[in-house]
Amino acid sequence: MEYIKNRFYEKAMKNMADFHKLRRDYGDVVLGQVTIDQVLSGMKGIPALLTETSKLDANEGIRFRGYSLPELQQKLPKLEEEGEPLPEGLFYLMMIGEIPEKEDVLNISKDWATRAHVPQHTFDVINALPKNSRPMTQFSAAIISMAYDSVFMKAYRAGVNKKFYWDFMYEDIMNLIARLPRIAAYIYRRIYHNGNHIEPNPTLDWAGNLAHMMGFDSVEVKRLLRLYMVIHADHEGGNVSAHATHLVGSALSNAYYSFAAGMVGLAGPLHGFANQEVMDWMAEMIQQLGTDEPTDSQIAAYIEQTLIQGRVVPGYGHAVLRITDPRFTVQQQFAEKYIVNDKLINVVNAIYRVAPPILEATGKIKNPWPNVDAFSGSLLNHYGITESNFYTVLFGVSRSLGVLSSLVFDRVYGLPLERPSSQTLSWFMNKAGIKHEE
Ligand code: HAX
Repeated sequence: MEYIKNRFYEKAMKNMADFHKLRRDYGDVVLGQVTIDQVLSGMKGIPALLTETSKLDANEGIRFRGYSLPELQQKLPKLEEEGEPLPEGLFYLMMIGEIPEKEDVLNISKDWATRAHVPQHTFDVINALPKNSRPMTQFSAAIISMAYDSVFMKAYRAGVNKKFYWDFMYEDIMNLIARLPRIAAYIYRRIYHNGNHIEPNPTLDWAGNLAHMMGFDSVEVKRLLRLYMVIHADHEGGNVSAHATHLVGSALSNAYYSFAAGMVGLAGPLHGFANQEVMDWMAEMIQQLGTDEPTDSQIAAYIEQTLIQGRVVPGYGHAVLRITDPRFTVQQQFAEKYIVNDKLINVVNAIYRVAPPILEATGKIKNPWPNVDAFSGSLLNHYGITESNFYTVLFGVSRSLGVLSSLVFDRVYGLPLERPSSQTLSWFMNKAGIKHEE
């Protein structure tokens, strides 16, 4: 499987030469101005990060190395003609920048299967936590516990030359990605199936094996999880999970520390935990209204009530997007293709009809359209994965593909310690030409 690493190296070295030229000869090129609003609104729109794996356009959505999601559904290798692409192919694309052949993808599946052994102490760490501690707590603790095995950390401490860091980081991220389905499934079976665990099947693909170890061996669930793992994999570099992984990695922290930081960020309700919040919010609505087939006007009243309570409508809005998230649309199309009349999915579609004009009418919500989290839970729920407080773990398994690929690029480019400057309120007031009363 070394040839995939070699291909990556060949491509990445060309980029590295350009990176060094840019830094050396063009470092003083001005990129734009930064306004007070940009800083105070969470650094929105400031071009501050270098990320190769994907790019998010506000009016078009995500593109992975130039390819939109529908294009990827066409072009990336699948196991069966009618199925969804394998996430292994997306990983290859993000790393190497080219659509892989089916053989490349199958080789990645095999490579990950050989690396998937989870050390016993990681299971011990999970088992030491209360069974009812949040799945994301168990997931993050499990990830950190494996730092012990970091080949990058060992190489660093042995004094390896920094130009080889990427190689050790590559080994770490491949090991980590390979182990995540086992860890996620272990947590799932521990919490919801009395610790009745299912051994991995190394002949399966990465997402198919996850479905299998969770206890779902149907074609349908495997197909859904392959789609799920592709659409959640990356969303350029500035989102909380990607940025946190990158930031911690910039201190030369190993992949396990860096990714655990990203996962703790993903666990926040404005980010990946929104997929559970959507389910809770809909369940609350159904309970309050006393019907699982609410009318549009009942839904509208419930949304208004949520806004009056000073809460967010989960699954709606986005820091960058200004359209319906294509990840929402792809899931909606999946439901239209494979699912006949699911009451919860009908509610999701009704909310989509009703919510945008109400959110827009507030005048302050910049994007009234649904994001990926508005749909994902109802699909999982349809196929029997009903435990919504586990959903963010599934998001996290997928997100590893993008943020950990980026970590290898960070080490190829030798990106330095990240250290933006911070200022006091007085400083900003002074810049605005007004006085701050102490
Ligand atoms: N419901 C109610 N109010 C909302 C809202 C929503 N869905 N989306 C934005 N707003 C509010 C903000 O809270 C903010 O209010 P204040 O000025 O009172 O603070 C105002 O509208 C302006 O916010 P914005 O500029 O439109 O949005 P931000 O870039 O600040 O935040 C969020 C983007 C995604 C965090 C936001 O839209 C939100 O909270 N949405 C609901 C939670 C959610 O679905 N999160 C998942 C996002 C996708 C993702 O990362 N998935 O993992």
